[in-house]
Amino acid sequence: MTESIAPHAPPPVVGTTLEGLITAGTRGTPGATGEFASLLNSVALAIRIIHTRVRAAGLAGMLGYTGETNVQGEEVQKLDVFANDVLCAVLEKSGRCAMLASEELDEARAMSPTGKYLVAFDPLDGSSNIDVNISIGTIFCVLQAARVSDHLAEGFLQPGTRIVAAGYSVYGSSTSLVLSTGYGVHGFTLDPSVGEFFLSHPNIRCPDRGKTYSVNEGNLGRWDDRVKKWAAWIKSEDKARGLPYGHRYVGSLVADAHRTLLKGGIFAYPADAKSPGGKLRLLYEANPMAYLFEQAGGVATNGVDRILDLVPKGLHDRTPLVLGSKDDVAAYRQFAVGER
Ligand code: P6P
Repeated sequence: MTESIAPHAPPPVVGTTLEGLITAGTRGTPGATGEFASLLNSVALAIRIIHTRVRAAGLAGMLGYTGETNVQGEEVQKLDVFANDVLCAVLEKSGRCAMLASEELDEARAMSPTGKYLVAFDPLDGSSNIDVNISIGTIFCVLQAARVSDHLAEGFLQPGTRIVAAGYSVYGSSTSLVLSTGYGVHGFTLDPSVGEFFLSHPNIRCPDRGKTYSVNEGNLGRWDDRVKKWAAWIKSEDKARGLPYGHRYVGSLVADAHRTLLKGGIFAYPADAKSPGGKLRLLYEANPMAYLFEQAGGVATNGVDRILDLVPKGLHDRTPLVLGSKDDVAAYRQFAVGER
């Protein structure tokens, strides 16, 4: 399969702009109307706007809490609110979004009656790291607005296999945007001097095996015994298996997932005694990441089952999440089902 952005689009060339690649995708898709391209360009615009505010957050007095809490019961940081507002406004103006769902909104919000797409997003993932200048990001996925029932919002309650595009940004030492529309995964880097995303990582592939594991070891006492056994195994000495793996954990899903996607290895946020259903959200964190990892040759499960097969029961469902290199996620699964 020629990795690209659409079935008949040319292979991506480093230095191509995001808009150029998306436009090529439209030309490479028989019957395309340009609405999908317009939606993706709108999301990229929102990410560029959020980038400018994140970069100046310290100076713009945007640090610190608003004192409110979101539907997750988490303290809402001012940048969370700003990022959510920007995405809602840009998607509404695009006219391509029928309805959106956000970590920051209790309910799905109707947008354009003629919109063909649903968009779910975490506007600013990792917000607890904002005040200490650690990478944070925006995570999103796009579904077709199939009228599952009279209530469009139920269109979000589709398994992740129905996703037609997903991506995330990392507001780090540079601002990256990683995107897939079902034809491979491509990474773009923002040139802030011109405000344009340029293709820097065409056809990202997740290695079949890595050298690092990423989990919050502080939760060790809360894990079930099978996860504890896996955690002990991955730290044990076994040169033939490349063990012990190095431990890397930022505490920002976009940062830990981005490193794992590019370098391989495993990221895990297992269920634990404090979060028996897992901590991460299925619709706008696990599903987008699972889509991207699978597109890049990686794997994403809840420890046992494929994330993309899970059917959400609500917009803010949580799930355990294990993603990364196929060999490393397979090894985790052997412990999770009691085979090791
Ligand atoms: P913990 C950030 O708050 C987040 O939602 C994800 O970005 C991250 O992977 C996870 O929570 C970190 O959780 O419990 O390790 O701080």
